[in-house]
Amino acid sequence: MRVGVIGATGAVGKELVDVLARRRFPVTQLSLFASARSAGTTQKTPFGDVTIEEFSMERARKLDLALLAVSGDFAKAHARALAAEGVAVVDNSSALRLEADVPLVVPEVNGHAIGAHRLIANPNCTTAILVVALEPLRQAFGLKRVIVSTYQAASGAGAEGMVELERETRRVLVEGQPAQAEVFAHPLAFNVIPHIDTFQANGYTREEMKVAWESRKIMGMPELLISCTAVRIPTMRVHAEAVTIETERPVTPEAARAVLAKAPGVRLMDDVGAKLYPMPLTATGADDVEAGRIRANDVFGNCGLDLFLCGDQLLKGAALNAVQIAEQMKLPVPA
Ligand code: 2RA
Repeated sequence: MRVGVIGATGAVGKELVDVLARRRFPVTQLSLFASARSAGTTQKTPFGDVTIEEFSMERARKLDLALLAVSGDFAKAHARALAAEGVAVVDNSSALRLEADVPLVVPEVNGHAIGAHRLIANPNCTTAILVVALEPLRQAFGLKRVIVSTYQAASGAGAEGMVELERETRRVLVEGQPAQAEVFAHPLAFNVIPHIDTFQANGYTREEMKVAWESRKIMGMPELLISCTAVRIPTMRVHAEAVTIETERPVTPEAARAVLAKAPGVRLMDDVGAKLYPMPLTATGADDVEAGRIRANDVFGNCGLDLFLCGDQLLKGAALNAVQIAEQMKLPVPA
């Protein structure tokens, strides 16, 4: 298949290329698109050296599959037009996620929604990591309420976020100067920041509302009661999430562990005696979302459960999920 990655020089774009290769996606020709600034440069990929091109509809309409890792404005301008040309499109931006005619998909949860659609939205990383673990619990015990607190890595803000965290950590440790902020609202080094994306009229941030809006759509639960506090922490990679749920039917930690041990896309890491629980260090580079610290909470009586998740947000939260979607789309069979 002729596959194009649009936004190929960004953190997610680079992961997309690696995931395509790692999962042996049938790529016959890989095209990499980025801004005019990068056009003409060469990127080393598992498919060989590829010259970056500036995006044009004329070039992109020749693709079989376009993986978009660019801004919402770009997606609004081009995603539907590409799909109308017959190109299968997976869009990583938030622009189209809540549009009624665009499925928002995490394959382990609602892969059936892909059907014959040519344009699929990839969810926010925090949401994708959450619903992979929530859905099997919902199937087993029902789900009434969800309260989530996130611990989100610098790479959620792209490659620039990682660069800023490293530079500012050095500034503090090596130069003895206070950290400064450009990408984040405040210095992230030696700090935590309860502010990701813009504040909404209801006091939540857009990141927090994305978790609510998108989880409801993916799980097909428009009335799901869900509240999120999203916090940026000074790690490079992997989003962690502390999750409290109220189920419809009684739940025990043992029963929840048995469910999550078999759930696709989840790796149970829950043996506190052995100090085994999810952590960014172990979840980095892993496809599965780690789940652990599973315990009963008596806030919700015998229907209460607490757990902790860690997911590589560049993989399950972005590139891996996008390629998994593409694998399930009805694409032309290569000659
Ligand atoms: C973040 N979830 O971590 C966002 C990126 N999509 O900033």
